[in-house]
Amino acid sequence: MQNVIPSEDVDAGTLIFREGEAGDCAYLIQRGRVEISVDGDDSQVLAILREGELFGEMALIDGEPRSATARAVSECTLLPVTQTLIESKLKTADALTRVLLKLALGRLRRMHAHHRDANSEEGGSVHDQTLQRVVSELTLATDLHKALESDELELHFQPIVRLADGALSGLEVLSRWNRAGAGYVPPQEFITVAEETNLILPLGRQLLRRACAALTRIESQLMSLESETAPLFVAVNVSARQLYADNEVGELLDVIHASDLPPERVKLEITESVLLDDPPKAAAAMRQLADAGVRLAIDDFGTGYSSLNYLHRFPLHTLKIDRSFVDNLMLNDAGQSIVRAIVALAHELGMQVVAEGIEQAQQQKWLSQHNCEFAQGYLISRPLPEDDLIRWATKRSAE
Ligand code: G
Ligand code: G
Ligand code: MN
Repeated sequence: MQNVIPSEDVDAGTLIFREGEAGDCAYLIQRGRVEISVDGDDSQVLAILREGELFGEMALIDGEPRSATARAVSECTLLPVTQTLIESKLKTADALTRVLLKLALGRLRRMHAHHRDANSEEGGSVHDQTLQRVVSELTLATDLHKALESDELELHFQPIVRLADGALSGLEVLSRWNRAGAGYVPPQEFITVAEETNLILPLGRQLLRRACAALTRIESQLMSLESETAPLFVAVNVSARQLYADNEVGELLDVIHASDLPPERVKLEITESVLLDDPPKAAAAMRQLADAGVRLAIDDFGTGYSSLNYLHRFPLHTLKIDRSFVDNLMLNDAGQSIVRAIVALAHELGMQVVAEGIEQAQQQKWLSQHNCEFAQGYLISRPLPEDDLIRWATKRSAE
């Protein structure tokens, strides 16, 4: 069998591939005509393809045997498109797109089968795990939509304290989804789905509104505690979609202005990698927030591709050192050198520093001695529901 083909010319009549074979290549016709046909009792020509058309891609997409035979009708120049290329393109496509592609392809294959054999059975489906994953993502999205209207989304608050004197300075809001019948869904999971479905926009606004209201309530409760009088800030995580969506920054500012908090008491945490997607656009969005008085923090600092080149262009108030650096702090000298350098860099650029993920007293002491202003972590407190947070603060002020 002459299962050609180089990227060169083939003569008229050349068999390029035959129905039923395994496929390893698709082809773009640069010159000439190619006939696509199916065998069987009544062999049929499905199509005559010409310059600029692509064929042989189906087997590469779904890994099934060739669904038809391809033959050069005239002298042709063919450009091979390799399986590796197609696979790498598919890998970066999102799951739903891949499923849609495979479903459509499955239907096309069954149509071909009907051409060949009118009695052919229905069969073939997207039987891999991708479909299951997409279905579970879609139901997650539907449920999340409902959760927005009910009270399934809970806010937890993790204290951020000033290292100099241990005073409670702010609270980071972390959302928890108590999904009906399914227990807690981790934020990494539902935030991703919310981003993919754009639910992150209404969700983000709701969380911000509730976070501002909660801070006002919490403060009025803490007012009675002598040692906790300074105004607190509330830190809310914001995702890329929120920052980049048209008019969304305006929406977020409306939420803040409608709350009882001055904008200076609201801090939006933005993950480092988000800023590098589109630095000029991120900078414009951040400028709009900063001009309104809102504080901005760069979150998980050191985990993305830190472009130090861009850092000074963003109106950042706070740098949050990722907890992986805090983890390594007591392990070796290098760990300490890196944190010292990050703190110096932040201060040089006029930012305050929050160290995240503090779990040991030793780490806290070291950070305090090395000019880090704020600390957050399990050593101080886990993220807590509102009631527990009030209890935590009350107990602490009594000590
Ligand atoms: O607390 P936990 O480990 O479950 O949180 C995981 C991550 O989810 C956090 O790092 C945080 O960035 C993200 N996250 C939690 N709550 C929110 C939220 O309300 N909005 C956004 N965009 N991200 C959140
Ligand atoms: O990405 P972001 O910095 O917003 O993530 C905060 C996350 O870190 C939350 O999921 C929170 O539960 C978690 N976290 C907070 N303090 C600690 C800590 O001391 N140790 C660990 N392992 N995780 C922490
Ligand atoms: Mn954060």
